[in-house]
Amino acid sequence: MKKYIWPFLALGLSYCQEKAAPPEPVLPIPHARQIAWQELQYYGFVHFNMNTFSDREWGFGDEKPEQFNPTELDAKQWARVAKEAGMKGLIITAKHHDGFVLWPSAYTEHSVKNSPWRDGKGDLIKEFADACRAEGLKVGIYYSPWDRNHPEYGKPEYITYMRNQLTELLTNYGEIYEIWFDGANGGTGWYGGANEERKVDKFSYYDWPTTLELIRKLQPNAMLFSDAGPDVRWVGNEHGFAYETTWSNLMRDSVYAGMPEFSEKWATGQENGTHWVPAESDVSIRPGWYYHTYEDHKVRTLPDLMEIYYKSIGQNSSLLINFPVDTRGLIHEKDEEAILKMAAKVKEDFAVNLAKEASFEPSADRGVGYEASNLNDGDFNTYWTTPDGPVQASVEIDFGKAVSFNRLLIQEFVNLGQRVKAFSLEKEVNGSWEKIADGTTIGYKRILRFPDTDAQRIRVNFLDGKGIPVISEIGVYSAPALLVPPTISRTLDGKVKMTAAEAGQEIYYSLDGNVPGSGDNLYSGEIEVLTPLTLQAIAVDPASGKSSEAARVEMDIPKGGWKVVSTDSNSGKAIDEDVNSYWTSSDNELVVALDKEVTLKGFTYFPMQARYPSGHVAEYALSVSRDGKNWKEVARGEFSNIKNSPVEQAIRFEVITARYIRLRALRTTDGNPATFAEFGILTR
Ligand code: FUL
Ligand code: CA
Repeated sequence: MKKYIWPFLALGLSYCQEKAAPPEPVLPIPHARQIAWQELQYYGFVHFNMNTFSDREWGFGDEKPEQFNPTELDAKQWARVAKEAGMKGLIITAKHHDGFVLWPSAYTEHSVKNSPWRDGKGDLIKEFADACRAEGLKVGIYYSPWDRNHPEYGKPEYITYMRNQLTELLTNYGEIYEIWFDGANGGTGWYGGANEERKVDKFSYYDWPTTLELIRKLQPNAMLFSDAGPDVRWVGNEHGFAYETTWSNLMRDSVYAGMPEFSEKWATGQENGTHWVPAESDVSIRPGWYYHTYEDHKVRTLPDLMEIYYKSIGQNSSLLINFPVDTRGLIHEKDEEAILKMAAKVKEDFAVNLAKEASFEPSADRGVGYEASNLNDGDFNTYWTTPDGPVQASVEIDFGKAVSFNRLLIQEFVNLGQRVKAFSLEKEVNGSWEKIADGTTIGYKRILRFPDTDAQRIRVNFLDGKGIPVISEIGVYSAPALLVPPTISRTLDGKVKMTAAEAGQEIYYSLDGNVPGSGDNLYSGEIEVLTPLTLQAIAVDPASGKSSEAARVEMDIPKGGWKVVSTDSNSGKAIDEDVNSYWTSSDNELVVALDKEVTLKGFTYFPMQARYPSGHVAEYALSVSRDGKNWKEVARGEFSNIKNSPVEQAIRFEVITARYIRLRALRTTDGNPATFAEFGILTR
């Protein structure tokens, strides 16, 4: 008899098993276009335009269309590299600050139509869009509001021009997934020959609301990027790093594109932000955004790129990595190699989700449809959550046997709002819980990294939030160790020290400009470098025989006998071989007395490296002297984009004999007194 009751019971149960009501959203929540976009997470930038040929970061606007002349341009190559690297889209600089446009716009002569490329019949936006779509990549457009070429920039007429061009771009090239408006704008330029400085009120000049209305009409699904969104916001730096605490909520009405205090005050998002405007981390694979041969050796290393990955995608941000396409019109071999290495390492780090087969036991669940089994089903749209009430909850994960791991990945079901403010990870050790790691916000994706740890049972605790936790996925991974290049330091008298990241690793180095291998010099203690040369070093794990990427440092003559001519006791920090210390010069110049005459071929300026730096030299004049009295100016120019990309600047000029060198700041980025993190000379 018993036997026959079971089917009825089961029927009754499934009848009762109606899905419980979902939790109320915690506002703000993403728009449908933002939900579709957040899945992309990782896409690429292509900086390729007039600057590629003028070898600049910011063109002045007086360049000639004839200069634009790639020899082997192949947008299919760009799309292939991006696709192989796992990217989901590409964004191209259709027009940068210099005003040159990559399509045959009807509204300007400053375009590819007057260039030698494809005999003036080319349309790079079309080639780009076709190439992307052939690889299944989404198509995005960067358009600089600032235009140093246009005669009417600064006047209302220019806004009409801008809207006409946007209409061309958003009508003729199919679906555009993201439109990138640069916050850098307003300043000196050619402006049709006026050659002057034009300041605009960044808040009102562009009349953004009207432009946005136009864009929404033409491309309703496109995400609009700027410092202030409205759909996706700048992360506030060009390192590719989001923050330990990163909210997708933004006080959107308090910010506008290009506002000076954005990075410091608003870039992290706000817990009580009024609008959903998630962060996007943009970074170039080289120091510059545009291609310069002199940066061929400065392509980011695998450790750098992995750091970027974990600090962007792993900290609730999308990641936009830039390729400075070269003068041939191709992504450089070195850039391709670097990005593919990163893609392979990401794959390796997340190859096996140890939580996939584990059992999950929550402190509570909301009922049918919201069970903890949703946490490892690989589906973002299914989630675990708790009954309304306390925001604290936890989930125990039992692997069935002891496993070793070093990554925790969590995704919040942000479609119902970003909630979690604090969480922790613990492991069970002899019946009690021990903390492994913790974090603040989660958002669309949060990845914690911690040293290898062993456990059979772990527990994720949601400690604080704006509402009950609503969690899509929890993953646990064991990422293989990454060998990082040794760090290299040098004293003022030329003593060089190399240090591997982990004890037990060996260091091999070369002094001849070649990438070292384990047949090279084995480092066993300080070496002395007294003449100009390139030092490269690798770390090798003797157990596996695996080696790191090479660290590479250009060294010139030691600075031992040099002095800064100043009464300020801090002035020596400008030449102390430490880029993290700096000197502020109240009279905006640095005068260095060398210990002897040298044949000088150039100089280097390392800008201040602090998170909120001040006094970066934007325009300089360099003079030299043999006696400290009679001076001769040998170089003058601007350090373009130094504000957003404060990397070492190297300037070369004609050989000259000098004993005294004076670097004068003609202008600093913020008007504050000039700062000097490190000054160096080039004698090679
Ligand atoms: C900055 C620009 O000034 C750079 O040249 C580059 O385009 C970068 C992505 O944005 O603000
Ligand atoms: Ca799920």
